[in-house]
Amino acid sequence: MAKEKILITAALPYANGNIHLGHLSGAYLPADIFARFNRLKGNDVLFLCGSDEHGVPITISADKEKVSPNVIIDRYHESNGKAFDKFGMSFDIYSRTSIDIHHETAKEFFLDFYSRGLLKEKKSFQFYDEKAGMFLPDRYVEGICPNCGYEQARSDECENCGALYEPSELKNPVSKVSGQTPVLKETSHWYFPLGDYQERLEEYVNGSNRNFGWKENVMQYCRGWFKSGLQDRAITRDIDWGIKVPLNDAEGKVIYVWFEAVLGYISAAKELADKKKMPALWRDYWQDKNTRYVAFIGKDNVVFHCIIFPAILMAWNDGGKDQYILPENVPANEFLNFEGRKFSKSRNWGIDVEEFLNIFAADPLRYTLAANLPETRDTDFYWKEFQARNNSELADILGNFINRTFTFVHKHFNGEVPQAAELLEIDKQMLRLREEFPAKISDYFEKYRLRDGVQEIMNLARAGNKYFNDSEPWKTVKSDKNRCGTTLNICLNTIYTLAELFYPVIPFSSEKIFAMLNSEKTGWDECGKYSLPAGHRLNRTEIIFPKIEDDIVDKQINKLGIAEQPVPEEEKISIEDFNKIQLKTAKVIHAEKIPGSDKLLKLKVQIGDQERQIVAGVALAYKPEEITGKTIVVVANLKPAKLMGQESNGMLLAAHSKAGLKVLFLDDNVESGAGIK
Ligand code: B3M
Ligand code: ZN
Repeated sequence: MAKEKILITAALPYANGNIHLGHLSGAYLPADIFARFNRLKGNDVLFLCGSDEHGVPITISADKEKVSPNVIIDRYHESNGKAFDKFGMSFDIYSRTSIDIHHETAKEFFLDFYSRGLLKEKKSFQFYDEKAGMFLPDRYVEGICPNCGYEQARSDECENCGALYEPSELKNPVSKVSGQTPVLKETSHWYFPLGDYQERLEEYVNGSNRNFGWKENVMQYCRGWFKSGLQDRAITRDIDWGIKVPLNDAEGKVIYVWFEAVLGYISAAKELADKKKMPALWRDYWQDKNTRYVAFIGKDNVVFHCIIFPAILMAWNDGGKDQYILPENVPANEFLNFEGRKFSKSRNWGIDVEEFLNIFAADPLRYTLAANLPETRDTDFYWKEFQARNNSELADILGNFINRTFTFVHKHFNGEVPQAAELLEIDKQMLRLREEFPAKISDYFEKYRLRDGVQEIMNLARAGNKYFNDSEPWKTVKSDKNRCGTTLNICLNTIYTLAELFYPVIPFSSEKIFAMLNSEKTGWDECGKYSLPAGHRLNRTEIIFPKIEDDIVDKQINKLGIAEQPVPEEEKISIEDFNKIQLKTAKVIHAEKIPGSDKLLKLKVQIGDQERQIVAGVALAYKPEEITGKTIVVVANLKPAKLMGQESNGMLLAAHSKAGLKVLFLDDNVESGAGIK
């Protein structure tokens, strides 16, 4: 088969925090498996990643710590780079968007569009903090959602109900910088005419895929965007951290982080080319229409990679200069949750990659995540599953097959590959299977069904164990040494194939297996056919997959949800603050489900001689009859809000325990309306 040129990118993580297992499952591990697989296929792979170092996420982290954004990006660029390394990510370069090369690339695109008259300058009103003297990006303003009453809504979007609105509609806006009420002030920005590309983008998304079509989840997101109609998008922002807008009248404005971050993939290739002293090398990939470009991302980045980035590249290409290729596929994954919940740093729910790899080897993690990738739906990481995948699959199936085979050969055949003699049907079957596997797994991997592919590879190890058992070499070693030698020869060669097939998934262990076999990779297409010659010397056996004991994972499970860090100074409140909250006992006199919501219960409660309605998100944990008649604790002086169209007048207290949500119930002999201090 003709060799192909493949450009692979993995989303550039923000350099404002440590990557966690969810990130690995979403984009990085699939990208790495795909890159390693294609290299084994003999394809010419360029695999790029790097840190995303601009934008509001970075400045928020810097403000919190009261340091400059540079401190933040340097810290996390380094720690994430190291974590990726330990995890076995085989990037050709781990670049960063703060480098000059990238600033130049972004400005080049911006100026090209500007000079061709593509960008529209428009005025709009944005929140401005007069005390801090700055415009406030979305995430710096909080207020009450005009739609649902949620109190921590952003300036133009509510996280609670999903409503989009104009900043002027937000109620009681507060600046997170100074705590003051911001004013609306006119500003002007440059807009990219995304709407003008809608037709071509639809055509591209629906038909560009020359391989196997885009994943259904990705197509659905795109269709949703097309349906609501693409709009002009502002590609500049009023903040002072980022790539300065390269125009004279643009003081204090930077290029919007998402516009430039996607161009970071191009800059990364340029940086690598410079490092290799082959300055034009990047063009061989980005500007050769024979290159296949695959962009790995998580689902929250779909619109930027499937719609905005392609539109930017189309716009550039329309200018008639050197032409860029567009992604052939964007196999975005859904999310990985952790033990049934979202990862949360503040609730200490989850684990950083670095921390994980200080305790466990990378391969058991890679295998566990790979066998459970959120390719079609969200999946979960469970500690017990991790232990089981290691102990019952890697150790008991693959490890056991390798171990018993090697031990046997060292003991009875002097550590050399035995001669295969006459083949019986059982041997031929095993050999056929071994030969069929590489093409079968290729097929999965090329369709981005990595999870199925990985699970299938383990089936070859299962078949190997069965073949070993059925062939009973412990008997034939006494009765028919040729027969026994044939069995072991085939087992060793099956292990050889397994080492290669598993290499994209568990590279560190595969290398160990190759070392034990005293052999090298043969290339994917050969690995089911090539055989070790009889008489070939093997190296010493080692245990490749040690078992993981209960106490080690139990320790991790017990740590979950227990905040280790002391409460930061700025989160502490005074006794006066606390006294503002009126906690009262209340008796639930009626409870019912709210049609259309599986989470909410509508409660009628008695607080002293007052009756009130409270809407509480406890329906997944309690049936109405389990809460009726109970005495609970409520915040009595909360401002009323509407949830699912129902007025809620107060809030009940509940613990978010590991066993799920637990409402605080009091003894029935406590009367309602009592104050709590
Ligand atoms: N940094 C978002 C994220 O980390 C963003 C991806 C950029 S890819 C060009 O999820
Ligand atoms: Zn809302």
